[in-house]
Amino acid sequence: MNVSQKIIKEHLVTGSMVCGNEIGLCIDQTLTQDATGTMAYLQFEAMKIPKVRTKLSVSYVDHNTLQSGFENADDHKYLQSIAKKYGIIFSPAGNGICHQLHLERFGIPGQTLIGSDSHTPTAGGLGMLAFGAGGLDVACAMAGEPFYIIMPKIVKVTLNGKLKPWVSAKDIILELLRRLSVKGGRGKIFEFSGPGIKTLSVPERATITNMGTELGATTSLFPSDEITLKFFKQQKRQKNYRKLEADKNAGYEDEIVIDLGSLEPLIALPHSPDNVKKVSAVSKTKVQQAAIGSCTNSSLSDMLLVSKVLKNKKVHPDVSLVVSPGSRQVTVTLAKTGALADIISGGARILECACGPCIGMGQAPPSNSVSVRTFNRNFEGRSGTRDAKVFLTSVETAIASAIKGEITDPRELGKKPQISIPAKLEVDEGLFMKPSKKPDTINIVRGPNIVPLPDFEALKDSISGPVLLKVPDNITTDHILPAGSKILPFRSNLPKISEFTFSGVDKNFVKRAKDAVSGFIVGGENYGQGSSREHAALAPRYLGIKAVIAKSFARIHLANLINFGILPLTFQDPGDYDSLKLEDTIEINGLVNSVKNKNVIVLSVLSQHSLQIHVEHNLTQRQKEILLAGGLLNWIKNNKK
Ligand code: MIC
Ligand code: SF4
Repeated sequence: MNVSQKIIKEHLVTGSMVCGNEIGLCIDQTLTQDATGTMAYLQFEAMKIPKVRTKLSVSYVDHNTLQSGFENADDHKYLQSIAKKYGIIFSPAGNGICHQLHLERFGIPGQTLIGSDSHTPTAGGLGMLAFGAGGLDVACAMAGEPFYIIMPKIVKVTLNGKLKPWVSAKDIILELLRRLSVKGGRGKIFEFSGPGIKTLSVPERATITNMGTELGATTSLFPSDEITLKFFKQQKRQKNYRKLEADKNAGYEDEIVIDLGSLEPLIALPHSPDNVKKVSAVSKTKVQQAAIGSCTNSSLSDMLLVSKVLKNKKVHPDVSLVVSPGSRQVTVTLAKTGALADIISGGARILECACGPCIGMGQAPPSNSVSVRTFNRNFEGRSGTRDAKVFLTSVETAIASAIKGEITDPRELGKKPQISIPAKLEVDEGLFMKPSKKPDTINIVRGPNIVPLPDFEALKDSISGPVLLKVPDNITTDHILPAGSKILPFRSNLPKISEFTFSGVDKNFVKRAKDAVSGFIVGGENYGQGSSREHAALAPRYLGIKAVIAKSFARIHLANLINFGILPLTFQDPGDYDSLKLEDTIEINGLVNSVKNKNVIVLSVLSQHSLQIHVEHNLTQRQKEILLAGGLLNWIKNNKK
């Protein structure tokens, strides 16, 4: 067996390990972050379970740390009290970015993890089988329920050779994005293998598994080997190490081979992580901002590289360089070794260990500017500046560009400095908060921004309404429900946040939806790619969206639509996408029977002489029941009765 099969087999609760089958997995660990966590815990509370039933659950605060009003601070207090009461470890704001911290302190090879954040597969860097999921799925896992996925194809990614100086792990994943696109990983696990993996440390491996999410992959992982053991020793938690490698001659559904020695520094151009070119192809482009950090590139070795390159140099006067280390451990080590001083003297602006600019929480770049970022997403407008052009690169390319003031191939900097990581790091768990030993004494703190979810009705037999929006391929959840400092504070307040639905795509969408009361969205391929935010399903549901009719869906968003009772329908003939127009009136009758017993549903387009369009749903039995109940929370309530 390969590594993925070994972990799946150990955790299989329902279904069989045959590609395309729905499988239920027992989940060992969960993580949440504050932007999705508040909603996840509101849902967990509704399940009335006294204590989480996982081996470990951690609640991180790392997204909404700007606190320009009371909302985020209120959310943090709510999360802290929930964690204390329900047996969850709490990581307050300032500790660092969830994925970096989970890697450092909690991840365990061979275990399963789901997180209410799409980059949870970062933990695949140390041999965990880790998935991003909607908050409700994470709440269910905390309640001891299995996590359901469609058994993916397992693709072997063989890395041969060794990276050349100034070429990095980020360039490996950018190369995969260049070859496969943001749709290329759908329904797949990428399992890394080959002699080249022995040249990559755990943080480098984690940069790759982190951005496997941008491929649309179900997850990505590396084996757990002597390199992993070294990482565990540095983190002083050798007891958590377990060797886990693929059997000799293990089978895979497909294989991709990359010769590391042939890679060059790469860069993703605006506005998609798969718009990848060689850095040399866009060099000399003037840069106004460089941002180093995020869950993709904020490890100690990333930061030490920044300090070495900046030593005795200054950032170009036209560039604002912002640096956010991934964790307190990283920052403390930088401080104690003096590396932080070199970063500061070099002209960097040091930010809190948090997501920060990656999710538009501050540091929006100037109008019409170029921002070079070591992050994982460069969707239009995500930085907070609609006309900014965000390029994604390695730390090497970002720091070279910050010094030169233009996009620069880091090989132009001459000899690459040596980075040495101390054998043992500054480990201090004192700022993680343990759950209470007397949970009954803990009261949940609810500020005015914590608004419970409304009840949603069961699926109706007939639905009708206008097409309220028609969008092209690869619509992201950032399009559906943007983030950023103005909107993120309302993640625990559905009525308020729904006002921003599709706000960057069509300013009139919300008004149209409210006027119509019930309606449809028409989408292209890969609808809902990107983040795991269930708000991108919840808000449309709240606004009366009954179905999304698309050419295809991204995995996490599809699960979220079903969880909140929105029908995800695909065109039987993708050509029918062209027939549907904005404001066409659609009607579907006999829906309950169709969902229960058929895969094909007929839409009547009343505004086009009752033109009939055939759409499919391909739902599993479990998903059908959830949709019929009007969503997963209703289904859970019905099944408890
Ligand atoms: C993101 O990178 O888009 C986020 C913010 O981390 C999201 C989660 C969210 O929307 O809160 C993700 O990737 O799932
Ligand atoms: Fe945070 Fe950005 Fe990572 Fe999302 S991608 S978890 S916003 S650092």
